Amino acid sequence: MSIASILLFSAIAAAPAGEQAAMADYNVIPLPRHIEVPGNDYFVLDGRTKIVRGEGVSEKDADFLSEYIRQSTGIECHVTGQARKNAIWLSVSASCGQNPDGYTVTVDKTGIHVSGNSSDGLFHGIQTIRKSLPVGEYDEVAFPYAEIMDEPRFRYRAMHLDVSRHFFDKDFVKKYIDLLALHNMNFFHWHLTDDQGWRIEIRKYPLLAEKSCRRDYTVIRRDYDRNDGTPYGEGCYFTQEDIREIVQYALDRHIRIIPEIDMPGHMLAALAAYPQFGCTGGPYKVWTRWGVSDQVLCAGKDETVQFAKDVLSEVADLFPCRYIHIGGDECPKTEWKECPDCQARIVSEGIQQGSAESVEDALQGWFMKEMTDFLKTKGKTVIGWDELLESGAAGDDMTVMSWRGTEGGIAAAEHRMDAIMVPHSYLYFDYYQTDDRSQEPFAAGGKVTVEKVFNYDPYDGIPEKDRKYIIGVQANLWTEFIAEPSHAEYMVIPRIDALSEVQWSPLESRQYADFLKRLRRQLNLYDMLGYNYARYVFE
Ligand code: TNX
Repeated sequence: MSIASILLFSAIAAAPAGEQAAMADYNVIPLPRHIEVPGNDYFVLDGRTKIVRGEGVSEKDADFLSEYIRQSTGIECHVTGQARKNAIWLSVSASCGQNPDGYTVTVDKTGIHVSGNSSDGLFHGIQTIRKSLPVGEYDEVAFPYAEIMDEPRFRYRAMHLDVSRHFFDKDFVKKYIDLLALHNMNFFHWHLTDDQGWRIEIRKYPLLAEKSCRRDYTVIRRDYDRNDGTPYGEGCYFTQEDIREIVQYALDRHIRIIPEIDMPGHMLAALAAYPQFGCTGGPYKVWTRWGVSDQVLCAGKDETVQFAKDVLSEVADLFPCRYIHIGGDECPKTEWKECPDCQARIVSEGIQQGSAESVEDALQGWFMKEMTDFLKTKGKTVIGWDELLESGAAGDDMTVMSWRGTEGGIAAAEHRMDAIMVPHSYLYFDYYQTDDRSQEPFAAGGKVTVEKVFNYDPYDGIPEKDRKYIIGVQANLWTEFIAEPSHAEYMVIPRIDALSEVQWSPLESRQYADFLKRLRRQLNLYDMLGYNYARYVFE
């Protein structure tokens, strides 16, 4: 904005007492692809401004915008069917671009026109308007005349949350989803089960909710000789009704939820309730420490395979998203090597080591394929951690999540499999954020600064021809050492801001110093919405 327009605007700002005015700023996070502010004119939004719901625009989306404006500025803008001027016009039209997540904003003397290439695109446009708003109590907000054209760099943009190691309730999950929506993300990866707690009701196996949610105590940090002596997790799970409510809540915010049921490893909590599905028959206990357990589902018993399918079947019914994550990480083969049932399966299925690391790894490949084929009959696409590639069974109908580094993603793309990048050294938000660990709560290790996240490029090391298989990027929040909502928020914000730029904005336009300026402004929104965040980038 020019000095002249600032001067002009300060004339408004100096209006009579009670007439508070402020300026909108389109330099938001993630940064829109193209913003043009041609002159010094602006449209003034006030309590008489209407929100006009065009054809194909849901009532919900229009109401969201009205609510955002009220939250940030105190100005009440009502939704109507039509207006001639002084309005925000919302519309959906595929005419301006191919990318369903894209949108345009035009601000002129009549008002603000937001048009999405789809309802998702419109919602991202609404978020941009929301983030452009000043935060405070105002009577008027001046929007500089502008042309904004925007679309994301990647079609898959997500964050993950582990609710197994520590439980986060429905209210927090919703607040987390709100945070994703604010950052134009379109998927939420929900890690629902693990060795330390099972957190989803499965009707056919009621003990998973009743028993597998509770552990006797929790190890203190990583000191395996000490524990807190306190049972954890009784009643801490999501009923199917809760799940449906949260799925709808996310959909309203244009976010699809990908549930993860991690198998065949990371299943100790389930085995504690149903020991017959393990190789030894137990007894098993919901795990009270962290790490990788040798006790896993038995791949040899038909009842176990059926159990896994039964669980996935209920999960598939609950979550409309086309993706289901079935884990597949960190599954030691210690028991399988000794288990007569597993060995018999290898023989009966004629399983060969092939390109796998061992014949038991190939057995895991068989197990994952069995689940993938089953889920396909329900119209689902499977996502698995990058260990999938070691089992020799990964087909191009599976999507790989590359977490141990970028190699998994590179190899997957080479094999024409879709890949999602989540390399831990850049995108594990359970890691420390600074050099000075004494200033931070105990964390999983590593060091992932905001700047490191910001500078990550998912195409690094991917040859041009394979880039189309890299569908996107996400960050993970594992919660071994995170028990409280405010702590989870501290680990996520502001690294999520950097992540959203990696997901959305073109590489060429991203500059860290400029990002920090925009971040400072975004903090007003976090303060207003009551999110906790790490402040070190400004200290
Ligand atoms: C590895 S990432 C895991 C998780 C842990 C995390 C801790 C992955 C597929 N497995 O089970 O929580 O490290 O940082």
